[in-house]
Amino acid sequence: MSIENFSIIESTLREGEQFVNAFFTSEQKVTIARMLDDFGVEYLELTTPCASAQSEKDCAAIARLGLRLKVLTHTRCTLSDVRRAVETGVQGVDVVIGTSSYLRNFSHGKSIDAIIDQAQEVFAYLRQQQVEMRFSTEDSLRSDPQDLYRVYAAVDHMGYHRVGIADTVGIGTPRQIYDLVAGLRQQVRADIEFHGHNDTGCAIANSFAALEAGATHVDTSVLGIGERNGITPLGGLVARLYAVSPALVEKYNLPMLLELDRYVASLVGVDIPFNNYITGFAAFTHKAGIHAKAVLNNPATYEVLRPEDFGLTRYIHIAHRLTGWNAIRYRADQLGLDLPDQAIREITDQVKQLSDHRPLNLDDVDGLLYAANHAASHAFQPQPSLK
Ligand code: HCA
Ligand code: CU
Repeated sequence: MSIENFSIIESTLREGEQFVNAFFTSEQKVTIARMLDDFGVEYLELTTPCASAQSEKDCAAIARLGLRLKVLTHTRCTLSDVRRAVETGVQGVDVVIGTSSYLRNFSHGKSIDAIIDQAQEVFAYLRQQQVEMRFSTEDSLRSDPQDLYRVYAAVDHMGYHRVGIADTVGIGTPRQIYDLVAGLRQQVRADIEFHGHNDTGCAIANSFAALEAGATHVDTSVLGIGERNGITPLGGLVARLYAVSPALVEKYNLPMLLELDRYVASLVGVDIPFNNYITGFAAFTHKAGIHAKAVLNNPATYEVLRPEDFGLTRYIHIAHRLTGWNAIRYRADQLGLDLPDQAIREITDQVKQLSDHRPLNLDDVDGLLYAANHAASHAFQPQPSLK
């Protein structure tokens, strides 16, 4: 199935708050909310108002900001929790309850029938409110598929707008997620949301598989922050979708990704990882001579993401033993030095020799280029007597 319409539910202010280093002040939450609104995500998910008095006030304050996106809060599937959620003025409530045997036995202790009854009770209240209603099963991937389908069929029948699949422990594979979502797509009218943890590195691929199978909503957080090592990162999902077709993500303000990643990284006291999608410092650097040559001719040879579309630039690293003479020629051109091929080739050899002994930097290469230029301009100075 081709991906056409999907929405991002940005959960930095809910799942992201569960990241070990996360402590957001009310002002910081508002800043994040506004930035995500400017970026263009369709939904913001906030920590339950039942968590603390401040959480409750922040829900109400963010719901009142008048953002374009829809503000949701996340709660347990109980009447008292959803009442408090609705009273904050949010536009939607995401309820969740565990369906795996782990959670049924070691967390809330309820049977599948009791879970369905609870979903019904909560629904009976929510349907009277002007809010979007989502029902999700925590630890869906380790739940008995029969149980899952029974619960989803029941809540779909009740009239929940959206059902959620949560890979709470990051155990799912893209194929499993695809099959689960595709199966569910046949059974329910409701929209389908996917929430994937990244314990085994599949969060982005799983989210993408969910979309391919017909999911309509995907949860993300900035940098992927969340419980343990987190969930699908916003930038990573965007990169994945962009590589399929830039049109899929043209609705977002892509150059804001760097600012978002930087801001959230600074708040939670981490660096943006070097290998981060789009915003990691190495994301658009090219090194090997063969790569550099081709990228200089046509960047698409080794880039599926155009840095310019994200407000970024590529960098060609030339000061190392893997360099090639095309890259050195490019640098000479950048410096406005008109050196013959022979000189460029000699300098390339010198760079390789030197870098076998110590790490080089761009100044080293520039020094060699300027020296050669100097020598050339003196050596080839025509002598009056030869004229
Ligand atoms: C958690 C809950 C949750 C909920 C996901 C959802 C998960 O364990 O903290 O509401 O769909 O991963 O199951 O984040
Ligand atoms: Cu989660």
